[in-house]
Amino acid sequence: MKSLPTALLPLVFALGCPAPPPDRPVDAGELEPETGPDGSLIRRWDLDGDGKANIWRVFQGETQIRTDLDLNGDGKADTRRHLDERGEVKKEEADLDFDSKVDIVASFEGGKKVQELAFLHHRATADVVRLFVDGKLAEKRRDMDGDGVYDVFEYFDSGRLVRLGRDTTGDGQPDEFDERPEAEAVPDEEKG
Ligand SMILES: [Ca+2]
Ligand SMILES: [Ca+2]
Ligand SMILES: [Ca+2]
Repeated sequence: MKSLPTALLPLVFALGCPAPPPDRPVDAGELEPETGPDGSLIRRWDLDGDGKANIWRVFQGETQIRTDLDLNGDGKADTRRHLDERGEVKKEEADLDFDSKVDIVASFEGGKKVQELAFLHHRATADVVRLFVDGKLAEKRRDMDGDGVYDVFEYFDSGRLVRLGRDTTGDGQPDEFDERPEAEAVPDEEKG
């Protein structure tokens, strides 16, 4: 057999190589994968070309369990989306102001949001709890004084506030109700 020209050898070598294993970078922008402290495989992508990852996909075995996203390009994840065994989101944590503290934790069932916790002051209990029915906001509970006991309860129908409850006894259960709450505006410190 005639020997191949030397210039073609790299090509022949490349064609003869087996396909890269799935845990090696294959996509555009994909960085070297890392191994998490629990042995999980972390695949990473750099979308803006600065060498720092913006997307992380965490795998346990063949199953992806989480997607992390860096939204402001500082190389640190700002949202973490936890996936169930079918690949549907079951929990999402978001750092909205990029101070590395989680501000919102949302839970999902069957792909629909069922609960959202807002940690406005980063206390042990959420300052605001939103409950969803069929993916729509149904109830909002607020801890106005930060003692971990909810004081104001708002009930929604098709996005409209229809009932307002207040806990005046400190047991975390509403005992005074306003059925026409439009006139009574509760200051919403989340705005602005
Ligand atoms: Ca970030
Ligand atoms: Ca934050
Ligand atoms: Ca309270």
